[in-house]
Amino acid sequence: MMIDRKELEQSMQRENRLPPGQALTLKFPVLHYGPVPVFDPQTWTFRVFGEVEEEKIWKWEEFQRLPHLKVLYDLHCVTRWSKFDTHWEGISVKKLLDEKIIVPKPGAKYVIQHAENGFTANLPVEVVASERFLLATHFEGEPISAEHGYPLRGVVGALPGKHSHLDVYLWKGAKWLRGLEFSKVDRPGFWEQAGYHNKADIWKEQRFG
Ligand SMILES: Nc1nc2c(c(=O)[nH]1)N[C@H]1C(S)=C(S)[C@@H](COP(=O)(O)O)O[C@H]1N2
Ligand SMILES: [Mo]
Repeated sequence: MMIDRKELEQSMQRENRLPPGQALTLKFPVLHYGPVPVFDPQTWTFRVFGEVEEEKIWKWEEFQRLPHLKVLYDLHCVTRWSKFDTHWEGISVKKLLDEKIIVPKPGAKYVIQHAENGFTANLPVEVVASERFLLATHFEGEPISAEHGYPLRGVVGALPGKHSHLDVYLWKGAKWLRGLEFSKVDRPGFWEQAGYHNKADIWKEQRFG
């Protein structure tokens, strides 16, 4: 069976799910700077630090035992492709906050994702604490592939049919994620320092700063 890309794109547009300047893709392009890091489950840790009541460091085994969640996201890349109805599974920061496994200090307004090789991405705490952000281990029922962020990536997606000013472009999810820093002050990440928009609202087309 042939899937008609254009037809699907028009239906997404009618449903108000296609942000301005975007085109639907059926593929899943790979985009990042630098090499794909190698995962070593023996030495891998995930650290939550900064403006939190108690710093956390989980080993891979411990991390995987945190409460899991499945979500459905529309992905919107600043390079103008959108991928709809993608299934992700992983650990929800919202749940970790609800269950007080992570307790931010009152002054925490931003979250910096720290990934392998010094890569960072910054978001307001409202986005990270919402249903549109996931610490993802699985994509479409399988562990995330190496080039898409194995074993863990931050993923920011739009919730189908629910427009929000918190919806941001995909670059704000760090692949090969190793930690979250809660911060009083905002600190532009790798792509934000390279000229991408700090807010990155997909509905306002905030592509470049
Ligand atoms: N660690 C890391 N994460 C990253 C990047 C990167 O360079 N390094 N690039 C970002 C950018 S620019 C995009 S568009 C998305 C692409 O995700 P994908 O390769 O899964 O499509 O990853 C984001 N996460
Ligand atoms: Mo990107």
